[in-house]
Amino acid sequence: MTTQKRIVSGIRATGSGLHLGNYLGALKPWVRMQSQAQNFLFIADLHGLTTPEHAGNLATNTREIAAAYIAAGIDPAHCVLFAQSSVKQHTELGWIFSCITPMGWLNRMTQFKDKAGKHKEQAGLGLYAYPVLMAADILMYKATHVPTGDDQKQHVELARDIAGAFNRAFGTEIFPLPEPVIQGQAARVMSLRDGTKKMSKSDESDYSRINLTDDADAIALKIRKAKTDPHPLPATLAELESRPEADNLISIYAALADTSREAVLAEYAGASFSTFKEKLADLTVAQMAPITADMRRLMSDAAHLDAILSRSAELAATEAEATMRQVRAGVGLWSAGD
Ligand code: AQP
Repeated sequence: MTTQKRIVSGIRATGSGLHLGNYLGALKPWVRMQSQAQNFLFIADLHGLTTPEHAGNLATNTREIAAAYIAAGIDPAHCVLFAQSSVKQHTELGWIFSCITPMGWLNRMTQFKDKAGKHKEQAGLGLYAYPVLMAADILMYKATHVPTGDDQKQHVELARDIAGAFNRAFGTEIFPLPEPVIQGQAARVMSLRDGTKKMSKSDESDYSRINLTDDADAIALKIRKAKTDPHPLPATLAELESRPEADNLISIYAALADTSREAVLAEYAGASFSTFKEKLADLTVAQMAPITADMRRLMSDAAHLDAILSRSAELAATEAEATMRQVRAGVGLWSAGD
């Protein structure tokens, strides 16, 4: 493979499937960018283990997420699409990085604080250390660009810091510093129940998110029930600032319609939420229904998905082993014939 733009990103395999935030914040930008780069897109099943209550059946979840990638428009003939655990080198590099990552860097990670909440002492070491494994996932393939939602920006910046620390510590230039790519109107889709909270797989309320497996009725119902305020839609972005729920629905509309929030406001200024929600539900169903149908079709043929994942795992492992040979030599580990 030649050196050019290299995209690496992933989605955590957990039991509750993917939601509209994953689609708009990650999948849709990946689909848009795929033709301009080499792409390593993985299903982060090892990261799924960091919250055991969500781990569920990781094999099924892995296939479901692979199906979502393909149904959303990722071309498996062009992108390397694999399960993280099938490339053993990720955990090896994760360990090496954990030995050069100061605890102070991890203590700053806001996602650990959010996820561990008040139960920090009971949280697993994996949840605390997962950004280090994520750095290994990214740097293994010498990513130049990492497209993610806004919530993962801090972790990509940590991966940059770890790449720099490794290169300095061992006097190498093995790892390029990857750029986070946070794009679009919906880099942070918020909960439908609380416009100040991120839409998340692990939110207890299913009404907080639109799942990629929801049918048209469920989507329409969730949008109808979405929290809003009593005022009509405003005419300017400035007026949206103190209205997080309105801002969220307008941002979702803009991202689905591939337009700007300003353009949505120009069309709907003064409209009631009931009118706007109906239009938003129609748009969401029109975009999601073909993806959901294609996901179901793909999920019904596990052997086909497994063949794609296996072929990609071999390609990924070849790349990963080439990096690890450099890393092992760089840190001075023994290898026969040195
Ligand atoms: N609400 C969101 N808006 C935009 N992008 C989002 N992403 C996640 N939530 C939103 C992006 O989706 C990709 C995969 O994320 P992930 O599932 O691996 O982990 P996460 O960010 O922790 O997502 P969740 O839904 O909050 O999962 P749980 O509840 O299991 O922790 C990433 O690019 C992420 O930015």
